[in-house]
Amino acid sequence: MKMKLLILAALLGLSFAQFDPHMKNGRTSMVHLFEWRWADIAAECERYLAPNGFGGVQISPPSESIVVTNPWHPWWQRYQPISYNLCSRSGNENELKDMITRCNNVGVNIYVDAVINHMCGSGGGAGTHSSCGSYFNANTKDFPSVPYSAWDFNDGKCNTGSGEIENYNDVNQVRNCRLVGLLDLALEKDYVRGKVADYMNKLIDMGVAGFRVDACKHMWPGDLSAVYGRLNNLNTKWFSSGSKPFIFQEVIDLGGEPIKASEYTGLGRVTEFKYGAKLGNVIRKWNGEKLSYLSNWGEGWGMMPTGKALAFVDNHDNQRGHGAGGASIVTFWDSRLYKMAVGLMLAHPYGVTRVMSSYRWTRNIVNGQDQNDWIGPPSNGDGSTKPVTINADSTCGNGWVCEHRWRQIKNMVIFRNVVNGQTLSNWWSNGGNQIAFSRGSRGFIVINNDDWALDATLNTGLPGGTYCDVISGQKEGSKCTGKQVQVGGDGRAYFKISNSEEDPFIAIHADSKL
Ligand code: QV4
Ligand code: CA
Repeated sequence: MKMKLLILAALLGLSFAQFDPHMKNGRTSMVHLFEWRWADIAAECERYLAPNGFGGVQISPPSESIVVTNPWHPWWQRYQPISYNLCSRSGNENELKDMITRCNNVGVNIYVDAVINHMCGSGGGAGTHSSCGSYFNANTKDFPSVPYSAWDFNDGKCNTGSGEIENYNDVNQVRNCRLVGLLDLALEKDYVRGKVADYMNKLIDMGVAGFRVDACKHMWPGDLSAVYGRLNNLNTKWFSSGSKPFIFQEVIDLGGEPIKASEYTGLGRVTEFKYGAKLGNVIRKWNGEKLSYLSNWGEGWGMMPTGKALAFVDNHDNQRGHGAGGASIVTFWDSRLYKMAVGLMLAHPYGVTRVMSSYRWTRNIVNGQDQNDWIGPPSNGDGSTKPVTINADSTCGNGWVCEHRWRQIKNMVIFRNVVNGQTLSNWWSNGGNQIAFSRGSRGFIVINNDDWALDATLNTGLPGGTYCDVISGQKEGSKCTGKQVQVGGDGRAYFKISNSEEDPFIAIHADSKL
């Protein structure tokens, strides 16, 4: 009997492993270093991410892409592969390999943005305008560097006149037609599945811990399952034997479409776009939403099970109006609200959390649409991406925003590590926009988003003592650089938070105790 239980446990473990990000040393969050160069990511892993408890990095697509000149080198050219050669605006294969090794060596995992639903746009033309100079011909669907030919695309199966997706209520065209004109790969073909799996396995063997799989709504779950089934286990140089690659699938499901995230949650985690869209409404106090309504945040708000979810406040699409979520999404442009939203996400137990790290661009919003939504990363005249410079105050230069380095966000990444595994307890609210909750007896957060002061004595659930607030400052040596909170032997503490403060929230935890 015992043997049978052991076998069952092993099978269960194996079958759920792709939901596990395999983070090291009690780390719990990843950061999307959008458009960063591999050399800069390697340096950031060693100098900042490992010391501050970040568990991993989502990197931009490393495969060779088209180079678009009109508009000039847009960020989205990297979502138009023309081969699986590992060279892109972020660096070449050696630089990628070096970065993966250096990050793994300090316990920071690498998750690759895998663009496997399509190749470049049908209007991509023919020639060598590609990130490594490989020849391709979008007109004849010829990608000799893979190789893919016209036989490897879906056109025969698409039932729309334009060949593009015209109606998201027709599940067949969403999968078999072109997303914004992108040449749609025939993933039911063994040959195509093999090429995609070879690409992903090469990255796995280099040491990556998993993948953000792009545009999953546009691929049949069965085809994805077949591809995932061909993936190697992770490299045992850095991961325990039998570890399966962590999979989180981009599926935009805000409800209202026939295709649901739940079609994909059996294969791996799924990006929960409802998270940022709804939290944005609550933090902006739109549509009568109130912070106190978050007492059942997570599944209670119609989101997927926490064990299936990749949670985030904004992403590279919806921070510039490209993906789902609309105007409610809060981003670094709304910094005061953004710190509150990200702080809340990191304090709350829901999902595996991803922090966005952006670059600044000159917005030109006309009728609510940013005409400059295409602008690529900070670049030199030749189109090469500028390095990330670090200023004396630990912020980034050269146009990189580095939200992940903002004290309030970095300290809440650490907070999430300290409270990992603890349930949400001691929930309090004023019925309006003032809330507080603990994570077991390890951490406590209190937020004031009302237009008047929060002035209350609350049960923190924490042991008595003096704690440093990690929002207004942090514990350095034996003192607090910001506010201090006195927790009595009964676990209660007095909080007064003015609504006019830059950061109207306080967070304390076991490791910020004097
Ligand atoms: C244009 C026309 C087409 C025409 C085509 C001819 O619109 O009708 O057929 O030219 O070539 C860019 C341009 C787009 C252009 C296309 C080339 O913006 O106008 O089509 O290239 O075909 C990113 C950008 C897109 C960009 C794309 C490819 O957001 O604007 O398109 O990269 O460069 C849905 C999906 C979801 C998707 C989201 C954006 O369900 O999966 O849309 N999100 C992911 C990524 C996103 C990326 C893609 C998918 C595509 O997060 O960044 O799109 O890989 O909701
Ligand atoms: Ca497709």
